[in-house]
Amino acid sequence: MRVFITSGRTIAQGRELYSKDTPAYSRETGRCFIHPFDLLELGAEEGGSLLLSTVAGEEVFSATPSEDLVPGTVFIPCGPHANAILHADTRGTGAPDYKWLEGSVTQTDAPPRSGWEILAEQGGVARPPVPDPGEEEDGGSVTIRDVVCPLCGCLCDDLVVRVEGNFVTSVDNACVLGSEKFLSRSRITSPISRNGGSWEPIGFLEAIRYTAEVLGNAERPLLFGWSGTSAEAQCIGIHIAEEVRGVIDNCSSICHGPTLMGIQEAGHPGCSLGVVKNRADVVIYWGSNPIESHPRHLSRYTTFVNGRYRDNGHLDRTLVVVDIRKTDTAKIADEFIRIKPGGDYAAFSALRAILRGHAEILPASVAGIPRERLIWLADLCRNAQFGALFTGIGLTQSPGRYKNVRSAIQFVDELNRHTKFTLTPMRGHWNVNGTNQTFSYLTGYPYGVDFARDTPYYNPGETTTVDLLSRGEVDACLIIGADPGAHLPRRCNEHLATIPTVVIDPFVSLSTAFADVHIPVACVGINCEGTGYRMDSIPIRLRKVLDSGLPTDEEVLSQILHLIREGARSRAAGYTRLQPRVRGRGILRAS
Ligand SMILES: Nc1nc2c(c(=O)[nH]1)N[C@H]1C(S)=C(S)[C@@H](COP(=O)(O)OP(=O)(O)OC[C@H]3O[C@@H](n4cnc5c(=O)[nH]c(N)nc54)[C@H](O)[C@@H]3O)O[C@H]1N2
Ligand SMILES: Nc1nc2c(c(=O)[nH]1)N[C@H]1C(S)=C(S)[C@@H](COP(=O)(O)OP(=O)(O)OC[C@H]3O[C@@H](n4cnc5c(=O)[nH]c(N)nc54)[C@H](O)[C@@H]3O)O[C@H]1N2
Ligand SMILES: [Mo]
Repeated sequence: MRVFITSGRTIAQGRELYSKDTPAYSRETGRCFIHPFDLLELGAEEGGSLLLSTVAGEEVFSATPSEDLVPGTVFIPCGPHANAILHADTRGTGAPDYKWLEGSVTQTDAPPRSGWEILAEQGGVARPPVPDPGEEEDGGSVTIRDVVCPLCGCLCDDLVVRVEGNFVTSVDNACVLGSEKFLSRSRITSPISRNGGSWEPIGFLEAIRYTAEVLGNAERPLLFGWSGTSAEAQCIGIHIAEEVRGVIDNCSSICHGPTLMGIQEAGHPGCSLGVVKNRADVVIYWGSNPIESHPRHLSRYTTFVNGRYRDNGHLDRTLVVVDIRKTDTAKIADEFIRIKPGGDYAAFSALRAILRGHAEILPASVAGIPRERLIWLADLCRNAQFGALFTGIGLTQSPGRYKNVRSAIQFVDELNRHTKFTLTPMRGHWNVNGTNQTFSYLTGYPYGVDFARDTPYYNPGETTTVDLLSRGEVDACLIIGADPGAHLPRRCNEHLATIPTVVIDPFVSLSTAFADVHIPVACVGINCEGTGYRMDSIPIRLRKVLDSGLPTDEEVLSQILHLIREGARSRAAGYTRLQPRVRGRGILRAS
């Protein structure tokens, strides 16, 4: 049976983000939501195995019936299973077709594989041994208030964290995604290096020296990630990239990068989340499912919260959701508008035509939405006292990409001739917005910055991670604050497996499978302080709740930068000879 395949967030997938090495994570990313009619036609049952095939490959998933989808469409939680069948064409934008894949589905007897099994096929190695975290020590207990959550772009700053001995034992006020990050024990306590198919512990100095040599000796190094670390660490990373004339890119290139391209073309009618809370009477989530991706967004900033001019919370506001699926957010909305996949550009254009008084030129339905429904939506927005449009990656990872966002901005622009209306992208990671801030103020560009010419150069589709890796252009990679092993199309990981790769991460990630060296660090917002930028660009200082005894990202990166600069100075003075470039596995020992 031919199907349209789309992928995205679920609560269960998000809950396991900090335990990706567990069966629970693989179980969730190996699920395929499918309409019961389609299941009936396939002769399959709930929990049965389905083989999804695309141009990029095939993978087995377990069937989960869902009436939220239209027949003919399947939904997969994002992770290694989805990315095993995804191609790496970004259509010149940096973001692959995470939301738009055609393929076929059949019944099979084979069970779904685990994430690590999939990565092994892509050239990854076995899961490293994770030390037993042990029991809580008798170190007494302490309760810390006003803690900031280092999970998503909401940066909630009202958490209450209880620490007993050497562990966080409870987190109040956080959503389940945030709590699980504080509670995760999937940590490595010393740097490890890959030795053939197994791992051995090494010292921090050796690991840092290896990283400096790999980056310093590479011709086209890539430094990718940065959304999971502090603005301070990001700045040091940019200096490293400049020093080694490499490419530095952050998660937005695969995420809201197209949003930024839309903003570059059309501007950004934004505001702080506080303004939305105090004023908005119309709230729209378009291509975004906050109940599963930003679980406290509605209760802290938009719908279910009282504001200065909105005394009655949700009774004073109209909530609209536009999505291809009847998501959990759509189920609690006042109005749900189902749109055809990839129909957003046309829908925004139709709304703009209506606002300009040209409703009569529209066909009876646009992108699957009846004309009368579009007229209703345009009127709702025009008559709002204050409207807030929140855009998700349903717009940036589907056909149209940045043109969808540009069209959304032009719609908001049009509305501002009648009332006050704003647009805010639902930024994913707690500090992905920070990457765009630091990259922009230090280099002039928000992501995908190439220093090969000694001066910053930016061209999405050329200097962006998926494109660089899938073309096999990169000859060394530093991964920090991102997990390509779990989240990039298979072709990118297949290339990562062939080049020297270093991962800097407090947790065991699936990228560890492709690392020559994994350097564990203190986790920002849990084990050390750092600055993050909320989705509305408000900078917030994250707190430390518990010492890990590990160096911070800032410390590790500073030492790497120092060694690279020292090496460059010595070379310039002709003191030492360069280490030969090593492509194979195994650590380069410093002379
Ligand atoms: N649980 C959990 N939460 C997370 C994360 C996580 O991994 N897990 N990751 C974080 C990150 S990195 C990000 S960027 C955010 C993303 O947060 P969201 O933007 O909410 O992400 P998704 O669920 O991937 O996609 C949003 C919606 O787009 C819809 N969609 C698909 N195609 C189309 C289309 O053509 N048009 C329209 N209008 N909609 C479409 C999907 O049905 C989906 O409901 O979440 C953050 N929060
Ligand atoms: N199929 C499919 N694939 C997708 C998507 C999709 O919708 N469908 N969405 C895409 C999107 S929008 C995105 S943004 C990416 C997800 O982007 P990723 O960046 O891969 O997401 P995470 O798995 O959250 O990775 C964050 C990493 O940072 C680490 N980390 C946490 N705290 C710290 C810290 O203090 N210091 C350091 N150094 N590291 C830290 C975590 O352990 C984790 O390994 O996935 C993309 N992939
Ligand atoms: Mo993202």
